[in-house]
Amino acid sequence: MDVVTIGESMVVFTPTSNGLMRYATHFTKKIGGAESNVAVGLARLGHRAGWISRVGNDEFGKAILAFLKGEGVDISKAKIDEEAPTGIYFKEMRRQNDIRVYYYRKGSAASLLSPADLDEEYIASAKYLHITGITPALSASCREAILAAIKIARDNGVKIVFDPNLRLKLWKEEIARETLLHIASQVDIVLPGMVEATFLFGNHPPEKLGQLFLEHGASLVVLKLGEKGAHYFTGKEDKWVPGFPVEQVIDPVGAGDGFAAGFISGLLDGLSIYHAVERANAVGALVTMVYGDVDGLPERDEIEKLIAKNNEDVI
Ligand code: KDG
Repeated sequence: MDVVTIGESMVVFTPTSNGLMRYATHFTKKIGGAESNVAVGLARLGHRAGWISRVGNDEFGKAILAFLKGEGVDISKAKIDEEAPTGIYFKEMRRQNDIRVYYYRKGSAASLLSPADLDEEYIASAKYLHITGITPALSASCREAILAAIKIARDNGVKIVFDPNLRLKLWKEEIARETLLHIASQVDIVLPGMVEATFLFGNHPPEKLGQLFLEHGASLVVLKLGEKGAHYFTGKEDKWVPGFPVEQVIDPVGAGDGFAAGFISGLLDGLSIYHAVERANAVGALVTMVYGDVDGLPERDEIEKLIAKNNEDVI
């Protein structure tokens, strides 16, 4: 595997009409989950991505497995739980730029993930382990699983990419801060947004926040700045990489996962950090233009064309 990731995937229901969801009568059904979104993004760009998780032995679990398999994600390490159900979530598009999510995932199959679900050899064989701050928020055993995966990766020289993905609907602020800071101290690469960076280290300008993550233990930090692009920090170098123009944001959910997929893809292809961040910005921008968590994730030719066109326009 090029990349192994661990986390919960859910079936996502979205009303076909905007406004208060209580009045909705028709819904679309799609698949989402930060970590599997990244795996799908990587697979679409031609990389080998594996996903470790649990789903229920139900129609939604089967839908998730079929979808991910169809996308070319390796699901051989995903387990089917005979008791607990697959989690679901609802995405309410209340109005433009006002999207809310409602989770129905407490006690889900994936929330029962534990260190016993980790295949050491599988993780050790990957070039990167991708984790997010969502999985440790799901339960104590999920938290243990993430810490165990980090240990396996570190013991075997697998680089760890961490997206803090703060979800305060899932856990209390203090535990979230303490856990995310601990994980951030154990990983190689951190991909925070401004909200997450500020949540962890307080109100500071981007330069200071990047520095704080480096001092905390990471060797590479890429601070996501939304439509403005991203700013990366290595200790020796720090540069801002401008974002791509987006005419209209249709659905921003999953953009950060697209960013992570684009960035890891760039690293796997041996791009410079600058160009890997440029690819990350491009994938993130494309995701926002399409409705659905993974629907806008591009294939390779699409992303290469977009980057080439953007550079021509700049010249
Ligand atoms: O980053 C997008 C995810 O937030 C979405 O796909 C659902 O995994 C999800 C979550 O926990 O919110």
